[in-house]
Amino acid sequence: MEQTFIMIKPDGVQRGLVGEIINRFEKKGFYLKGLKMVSVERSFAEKHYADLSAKPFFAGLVEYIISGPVVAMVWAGKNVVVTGRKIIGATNPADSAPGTIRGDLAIEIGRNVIHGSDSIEGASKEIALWFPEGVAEWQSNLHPWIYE
Ligand code: YYY
Ligand code: MG
Repeated sequence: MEQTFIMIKPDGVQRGLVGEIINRFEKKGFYLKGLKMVSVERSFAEKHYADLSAKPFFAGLVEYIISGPVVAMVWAGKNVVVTGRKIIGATNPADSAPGTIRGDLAIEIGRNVIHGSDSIEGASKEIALWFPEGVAEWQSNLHPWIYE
């Protein structure tokens, strides 16, 4: 089943949004496969955002990600990469629709609460980076009630 990497950023942790965010993915019907709270080193944050290293906001972005613990997760389900991005909303919370995580819970692009992989290829790279130990193998007994 398709998997994606989701991370609750330090502002989401500090603001007590962890449960709210997990709830949205769980209630949708996605399966939680990996979960840990970690504080990452600068070099790790730079690796995670390596594709953005030339951007003017890169240094601030790295400072933000290392400013406190994050909650790293792997979620699984049909189309979870694309649907996960829809649940999260647009990069800038000012453009995120109400009903999305960023649309409901954030104001500023540099404090947008959550990260989600933007492609299946990106997801597998990010899952390998954040969960080199692997993720849980389990099947929900609710599967036939969620999938036809
Ligand atoms: O995937 P997503 O998080 O929606 O956006 P990216 O384009 O990958 O940028 C990663 C991260 O960088 C974004 O969540 C906030 C920050 N950022 C920024 O601070 N200013 C920008 N103009 C663009 C992105
Ligand atoms: Mg991105």
